[in-house]
Amino acid sequence: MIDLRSDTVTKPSQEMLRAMVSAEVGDDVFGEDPTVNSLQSRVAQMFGKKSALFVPTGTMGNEICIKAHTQHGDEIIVDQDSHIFIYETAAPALLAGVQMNPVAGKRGVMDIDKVKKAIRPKAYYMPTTRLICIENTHGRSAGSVYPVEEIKKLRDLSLENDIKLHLDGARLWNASVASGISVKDYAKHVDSVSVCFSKGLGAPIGSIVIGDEDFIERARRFRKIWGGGMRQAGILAAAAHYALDHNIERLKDDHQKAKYFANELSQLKQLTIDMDEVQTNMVIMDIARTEKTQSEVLNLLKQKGLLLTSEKYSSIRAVMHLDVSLENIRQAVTIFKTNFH
Ligand code: TLP
Repeated sequence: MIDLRSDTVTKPSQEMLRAMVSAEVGDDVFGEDPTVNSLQSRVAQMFGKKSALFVPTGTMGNEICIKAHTQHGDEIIVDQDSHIFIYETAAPALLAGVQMNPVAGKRGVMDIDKVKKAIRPKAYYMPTTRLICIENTHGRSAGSVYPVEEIKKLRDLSLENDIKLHLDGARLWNASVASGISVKDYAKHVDSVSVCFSKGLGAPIGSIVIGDEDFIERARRFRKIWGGGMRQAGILAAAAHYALDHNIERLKDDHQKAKYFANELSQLKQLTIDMDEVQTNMVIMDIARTEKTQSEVLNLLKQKGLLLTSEKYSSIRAVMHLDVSLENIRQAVTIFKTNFH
C-alpha cells in the first residue's frame, strides 16, 4: 500500500529508534530530562527566541499558545481555512474561552485590509482582539508558503494595535526549505511559533512551542493543567534531535516528488490541480469532473493500493514524505492514469 494520506504516517527509521533507546532521560516535570532540555535550548536558539517547550502534538502546541496569549472572552483572528479554525474541534473556545473571528484569505494568506477591519474598536461592549494566528505552510492550500512580506505587514499591524502574533508552523521547515528563508527569519516577526517533528521530519511524536521566557513559563503551566506534562520524554526528544540532524534538507526531495506527481496528474482531464499552490510536499486535486464522490474515488484508489484523504469541497489530497520513494510516486501516477482520464 502506498500511503499518501499525510506526512504524519511515517514510522521512525532504525537509526532514529537507536537514537531514542540510547537517550539520556530524567523526569521532565521536574525539568530534569537532559535530552528534552537540550532540545528546547537547541530549538529556541535555532528560532532566535529565548525559550521553548516540548509538547506532545501540534494541536496542543497551538492551543497552549492561544491560551497563554489570551484571557477568557477575548477574540482571536484566524484564517478561515486554518488548522486552528477547522481541525482543532473548537478548542480555542473550549480551552481558552476565546471567540474566533475567521478572515478570508488566498492560500491561507489573510488580506491585510480584512484583518484591519476584523480588529475590534476598543469599547467595553466588544471583545478585545488579542491575537492573530497564521499558518505556514498552509495545509488546506496544498502546503503553500506564506510570503514573508505578508507576515511583515501583519507584524506591523499587530504592533500598532498591541496584538500578539502566533505562527502555526507545523510545517515551517518545509516553508524554509522551499523559500530559502531561515526559520529564524520567519520567527522574528511573530511572538510565538509551534512546530512539529512528527510531520515531514519523520519523528513519531512531538512538537515544540517557542517564545520569550515569560510566555514559555505560562505555556508550561497550561501544558501541565491539560495533562501534557510528560516524564522521561527524552526518548521522544531524541527522535526530534535526530530529525533535526538528518531530515530537514531532505524535505526538498518531498517537494520534488509533489511537483512531479502534480505535473503528471494535471494531464488528466478529470482532475483539476492548482499548480501554483504546489510549493512544498502536498498536492490537492479537485475530482468534480470524475462525477464520483470523494469516498468513491478514495475507495477505488484504495482497492488499487493507494491511500489519499479527502480535502475541502470536492477535492482529495496526497502528501509526500520520507517513507515514499520516487518509485512509489511513479506507481501512484500509474494507478491514477489507469483509472482516470
Ligand atoms: N494536520 C493533519 C490533519 O490534522 C489535517 C494533517 O494530516 O495535515 N497545524 C497544522 C498546519 C497541521 O497540518 C496539523 C496536523 C496540526 C497543526 C496538528 O498537529 P497534530 O496532529 O500533531 O496535533
